[in-house]
Amino acid sequence: MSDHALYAAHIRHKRDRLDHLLNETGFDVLFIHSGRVAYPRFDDRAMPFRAHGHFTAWLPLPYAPDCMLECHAGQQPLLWYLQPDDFWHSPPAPPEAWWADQFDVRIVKTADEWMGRLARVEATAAIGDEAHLAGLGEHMAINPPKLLQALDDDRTRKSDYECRQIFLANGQAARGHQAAREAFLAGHSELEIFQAYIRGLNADPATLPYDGIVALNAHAATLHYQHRQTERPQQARTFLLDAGADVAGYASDVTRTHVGPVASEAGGIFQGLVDAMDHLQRRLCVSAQVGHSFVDMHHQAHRGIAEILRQAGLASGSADALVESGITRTFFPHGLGHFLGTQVHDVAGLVSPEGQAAPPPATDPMLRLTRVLEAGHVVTIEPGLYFIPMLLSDLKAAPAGAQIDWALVEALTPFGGIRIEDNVHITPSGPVNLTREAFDALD
Ligand SMILES: [Mn+2]
Repeated sequence: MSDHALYAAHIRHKRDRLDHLLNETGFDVLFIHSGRVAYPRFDDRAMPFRAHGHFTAWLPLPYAPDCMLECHAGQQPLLWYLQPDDFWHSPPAPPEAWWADQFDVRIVKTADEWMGRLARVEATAAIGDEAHLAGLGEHMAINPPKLLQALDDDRTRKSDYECRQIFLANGQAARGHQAAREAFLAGHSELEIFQAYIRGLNADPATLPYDGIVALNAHAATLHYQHRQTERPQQARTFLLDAGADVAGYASDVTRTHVGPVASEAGGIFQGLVDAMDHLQRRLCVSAQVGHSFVDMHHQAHRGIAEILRQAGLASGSADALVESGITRTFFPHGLGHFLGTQVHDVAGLVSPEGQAAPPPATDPMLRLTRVLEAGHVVTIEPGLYFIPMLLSDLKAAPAGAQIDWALVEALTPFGGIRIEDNVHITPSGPVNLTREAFDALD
């Protein structure tokens, strides 16, 4: 199917769902704002703009501020498309037929031109930042919880069009990862590796769906390591890259860990851990089937990590005991994954389809997804194994610390950690690993 047809089918489905939800919630009209450019206090330098996920789920316009989508049940949606007269900034590009054909597009010069539409007498709902939409009439419901929850839930099941964008974003990320790996093996700095990633993407870094994590050596033990050192490391032992790409407002979220070319005994052991984690990660991806609980998969990851710790001689005791005593949580302190879409951590991961809160287990507060997998879900699967000094010193002081080979921990700590992350589309006939497919498709 052509991209044009895929997108048309996506919008047809969204319109059907919205008509149904408007009817159920008693609203006649829904407005969805793209968002507004924000400024920090005391400064006139704008913050990077990215449209609200609810808007991007309808329109491939992640960088178009102050646009408004106006949806009436049973009618073609109206798009108020802001193209201001501005000689400071370049306005958004003119509408392109492949998406604009689905809307009644009205070009406006200022947001005031659609503002008045919000103050209508009918039952009106709007999605956006309260500060941007407030004061426009008491009859208007801003972000009504029931409608918002239902729309969020719909967003968890991706259309073919959406899966296609996420797959293309994986293709871009794979090219970036390949270029970054070459820069790492050539001994480059974190900043130089990041620059190689951007060259591989061939995209402006401002379009990244999240700040890429470029971590050499022990930096890989900081889960969201946010710096990029300009100095080349004396010894490049390990390289963790967590970096994605954006296509039409849809994100990919990909992590790979590589071991450097310098041979050492500890390096060999660490490479063994990377291989074991890769094996575990592939197994977890295969188990991402319709009907499986993501909480169970997270527990399965902990059991797998317990086995890896045992086999490497890092910890002694049964795998179950290593999980129950909390030892695996010292080495794997984050969640197995999350929903992915127009937001990297996409919506509704901690809410049941019926709208009930579904918080993570008390033992795993960082888990961002607790749902049972359904066809159409796109999730990340990202187990990790790290040597985090802060957590290790807690373990050392606890009774369970007696089960750890601390000399081996010390030898491996300079390698930082491991994370391997793919994006997986859940289908009735099994999981489709969008990331591995994208890497396989590279030349
Ligand atoms: Mn992720």
